[in-house]
Amino acid sequence: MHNVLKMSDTSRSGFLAFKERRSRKLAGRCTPRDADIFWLRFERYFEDIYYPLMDLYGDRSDFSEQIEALFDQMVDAYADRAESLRLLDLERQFTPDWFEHSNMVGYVCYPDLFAGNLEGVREKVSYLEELGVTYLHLMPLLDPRPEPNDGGYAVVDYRTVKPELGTIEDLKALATDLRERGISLCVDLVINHTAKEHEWARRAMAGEEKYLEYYYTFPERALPNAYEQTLPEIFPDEAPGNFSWYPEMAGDGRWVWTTFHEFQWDLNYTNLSVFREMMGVMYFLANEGVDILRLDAAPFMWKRMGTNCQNQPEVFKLIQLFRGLMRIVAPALIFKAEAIVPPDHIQKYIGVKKTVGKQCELAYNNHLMVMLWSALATHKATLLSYVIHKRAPPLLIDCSVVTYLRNHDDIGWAMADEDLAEIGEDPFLHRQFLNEFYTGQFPGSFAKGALFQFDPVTKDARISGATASLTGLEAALEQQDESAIDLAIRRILLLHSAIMFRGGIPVIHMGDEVGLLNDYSYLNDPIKAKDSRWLHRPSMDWAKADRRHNPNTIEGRVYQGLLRLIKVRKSTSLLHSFALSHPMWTDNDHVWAIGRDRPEKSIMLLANFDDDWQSVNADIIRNGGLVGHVHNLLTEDGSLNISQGRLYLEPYETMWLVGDE
Ligand code: OTU
Repeated sequence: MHNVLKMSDTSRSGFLAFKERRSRKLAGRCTPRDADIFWLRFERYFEDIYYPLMDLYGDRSDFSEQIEALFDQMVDAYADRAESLRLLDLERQFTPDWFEHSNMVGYVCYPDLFAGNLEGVREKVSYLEELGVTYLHLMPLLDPRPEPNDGGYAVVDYRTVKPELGTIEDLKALATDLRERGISLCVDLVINHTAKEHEWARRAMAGEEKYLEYYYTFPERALPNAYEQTLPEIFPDEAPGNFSWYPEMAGDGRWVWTTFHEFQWDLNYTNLSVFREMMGVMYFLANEGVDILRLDAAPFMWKRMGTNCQNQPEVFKLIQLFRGLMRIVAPALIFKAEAIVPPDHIQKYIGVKKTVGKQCELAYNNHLMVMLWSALATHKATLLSYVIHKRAPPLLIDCSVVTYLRNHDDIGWAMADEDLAEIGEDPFLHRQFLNEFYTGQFPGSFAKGALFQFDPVTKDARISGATASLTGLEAALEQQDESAIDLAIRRILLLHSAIMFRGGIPVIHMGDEVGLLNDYSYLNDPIKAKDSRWLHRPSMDWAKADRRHNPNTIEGRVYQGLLRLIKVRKSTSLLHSFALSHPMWTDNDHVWAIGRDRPEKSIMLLANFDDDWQSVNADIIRNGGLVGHVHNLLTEDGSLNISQGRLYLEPYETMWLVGDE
């Protein structure tokens, strides 16, 4: 091979040494061409893995032997990869923006709540196809501890599917089926912690030295106390504190680091064995045909005294390692960071500036989600407009985001305090307002939701609730108020229009496509009753879904409206994720305007967050760079309602405007 890559001499000799030692091993297990491809990729990404390995683990006494094991594991994983998946690897290397196309539309569900089990999901693939779904995120499906298990985020065995859902073979069959129908499969990987019943945890509990090092354990309270000084609480209401005491552990009792619940033990990534174990799980899932791994609670992977133990620099080195290794073995697989962190941190998870191409391909655009709900409650787009001017994301290269309105978690009001202050809102009061609004207590509120993790000291709380209930459909139905029902449906479509437009993969939360309401049955289940997130984790209502084709039903109105947005999105290249954001102010606080500048031309979103007609100065069209005859992609005839220089929008109307030149 030619030395076309700029590599330092040390890296090059390292690379050649590893290659030398393993060439024969790989040669016997795949074709010469596949072996060449492996070594080309290894060479290409060698430095991406070499430096973080040295930084994180270089001074460990077992470094050399661990590295040998890590590279052996890589070769094995590549040798085990199916022919069809190796082809997919190449295909996606030819089209590295495959997940950025406007064709991408996501759907997220719990397999059991959606269709009973994995086999059931397979039977429902045509339902997803009809909606235009090309990305399916199945919520935790690897074998968890018995309940309570935090909705599956406490895994006992990463290589087994939860028995009630099926088997690993079922997962593989489903992945294959989905792929044949153009749908990529995203699966949760709980990397930050295992269940306390996981074999590693059980052996640590029994005092095995090797496994004690897989977790953070402390015989005395001194260190936990010191860490607690700066650690926040994730679930202050139901799981206070970050450490749990096990009197029986390792003979004399230990405190274990448990950021989330007592039964979720944080893994110790300063131990290279832990890294290698998790990497092995990732290869395994990649080879089963999983396309996207959602890295749960990624910010928490590294701890540092005196900090909140989130977003530490080492987290990004770990991610760089995961990605670099995966790009060699199975580049068809991409990573999605689950990092619900302040806006300034989020970009680090997808790699900007010096880390382009070295972090996750995807992360959640939590900030947009929060601002949309805030805009809906205030009827104003001020915060959205302001923040996009101030923090307009750079051009994202080789990465993108997931846009969404609801997921299985709560809505935490994670806008930056200074952003709120700068638009004249008191951050504390604004959050109090949002909580009152979305629990329906604020006068005039249309929403029905519940508080999550109310902290009586700080008065902090987050919100649970289904999209349709938070947007007013539940209350309107109770009151049998036709015009309120109409407004609620418009709100649902407004929010979906925004996430379909903004850039990235828009993901629909199961049931939102037919307006499923809050499910209060969790209150009767003692295990779930304290966790209001179950309010928006209903079972799929197939009777409602069956009405989706009837435009005279609520379900039909929501579904057909959504389908229209999806069809339009897919029909234009202008919503490809790769675009420059073009922030704009309108002369009307109720109306949000934002453009996306693509190489071919620009497209503009106008969104009215008010329940009344609103208008904006029509010059905005030209200022937004639209050229030629301008029309709205979202209506049949595309025409604009302009009168005396003002462009009119119906209550909650959104427009996707383009010029014909
Ligand atoms: C995630 O959420 C999951 O989405 C939750 O359902 C789990 O309970 C949790 O991890 C533990 O596995 O704090 O309030 O920045 O926000 O990891 C939810 C990331 C959470 C955290 C996120 C976490």
